Amino acid sequence: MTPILQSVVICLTATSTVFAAAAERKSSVCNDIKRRVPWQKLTREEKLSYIQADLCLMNSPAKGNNPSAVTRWDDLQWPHVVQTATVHGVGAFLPFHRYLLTAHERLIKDECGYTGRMPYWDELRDLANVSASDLWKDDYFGGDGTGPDGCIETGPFRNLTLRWVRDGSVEDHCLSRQFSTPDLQMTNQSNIDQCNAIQNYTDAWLCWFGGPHGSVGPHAAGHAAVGGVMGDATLSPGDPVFYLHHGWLDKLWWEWQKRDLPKRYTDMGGPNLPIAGSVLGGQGPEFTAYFGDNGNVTTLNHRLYMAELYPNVTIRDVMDLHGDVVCSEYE
Ligand SMILES: *[C@@H]1O[C@H](CO)[C@@H](O)[C@H](O)[C@H]1NC(C)=O
Ligand SMILES: *[C@@H]1O[C@H](CO)[C@@H](O)[C@H](O)[C@H]1NC(C)=O
Ligand SMILES: *[C@@H]1O[C@H](CO)[C@@H](O)[C@H](O)[C@H]1NC(C)=O
Ligand SMILES: *[C@@H]1O[C@H](CO)[C@@H](O)[C@H](O)[C@H]1NC(C)=O
Ligand SMILES: *[C@@H]1O[C@H](CO)[C@@H](O)[C@H](O)[C@H]1NC(C)=O
Ligand SMILES: *[C@@H]1O[C@H](CO)[C@@H](O)[C@H](O)[C@H]1NC(C)=O
Ligand SMILES: [Cu+2]
Repeated sequence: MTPILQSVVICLTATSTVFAAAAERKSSVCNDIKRRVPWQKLTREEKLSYIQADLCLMNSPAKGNNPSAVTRWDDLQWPHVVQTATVHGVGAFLPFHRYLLTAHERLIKDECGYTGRMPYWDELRDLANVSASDLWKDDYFGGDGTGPDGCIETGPFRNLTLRWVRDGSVEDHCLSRQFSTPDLQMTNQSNIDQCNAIQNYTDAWLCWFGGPHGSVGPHAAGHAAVGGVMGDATLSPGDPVFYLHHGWLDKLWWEWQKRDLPKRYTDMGGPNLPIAGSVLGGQGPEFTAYFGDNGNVTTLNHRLYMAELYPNVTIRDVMDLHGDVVCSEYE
């Protein structure tokens, strides 16, 4: 066979495989919806193995597309670092973070053998006192920061070395925190009710994100309440508790979606321009076309990019939590 013919045959084979997979996917990919539960509902064994799975990523060598990464944990943090300006303050904020939760879930399950349920932080439980949360026990996420740099000195992550700094270069640093209970109270029931009362995504996303700069409301609450690395818009996924906070936020969005289905499977909007002054720059159509929106409003066609850790998907693919990409439900 000539090389040209060979590649035609390969192409045809590949095409029919794709069609078969697409047809099959409709009925079979998400046939077992995974439960996501509040942290305190995990069994002790699940809690310990969840922590072990994150440690496993922190102790596994990088294989992502940025050569400055040292560990798998650095790889996972990278898509958030490099896209700070394009995944915050925009309509894609919630969908991107929904997919990032799935990326983390796949990594700990596929590469680190985690078989338990995925936890989220039920933040209303801890409104009275952040420090008293079960999360911070010595066997789990460790406690508050101490000393001049606010590094944590307890728990399995006390010796974690983080690498990315804000401009996307590397400089080793510790996992820092600075607990603040008043900040957590920005996620109280009355402001959740306020977000739930909004009737379209174009207006609602900003309610969870919290003001034009993300400074108030449910999203800012968890970040500021933990503080340190978690308080940094770019670097926050360096703290493993990031995934529990964003699980909580994703649950709020999904509960809002469920109030008006099927309409809210397709309700998308919000700006699609990077935050002004971002390192990525660019405010024009040449930039917005990059994500597939072909305009400066976020659409269902918007691509969610995971730095090639996992394939690009579109916002459309993650709108239904029971869909093939996420295939989960919050309890
Ligand atoms: C909050 O919880 C911590 C840890 O349990 C405790 O030391 C502290 O006294 C509590 N603070 C308040 C104001 O109750
Ligand atoms: C920190 O040290 C402990 C004990 O030496 C080890 O089990 C753990 O994996 C280390 N954590 C990280 C993030 O390397
Ligand atoms: C809820 O939080 C907001 C700040 O985001 C605050 O203004 C309001 O008083 C709080 N409400 C209650 C009932 O705590
Ligand atoms: C969203 O709802 C608000 C009222 O809550 C309305 O003013 C606005 O025009 C709506 N936007 C879209 C895109 O439907
Ligand atoms: C994924 O999307 C990004 C952003 O649009 C793009 O730069 C990249 O080339 C895409 N990757 C693949 C494999 O298509
Ligand atoms: C969005 O795009 C439209 C059409 O290209 C343009 O008129 C408008 O000024 C843009 N909005 C912003 C905030 O750049
Ligand atoms: Cu973020």
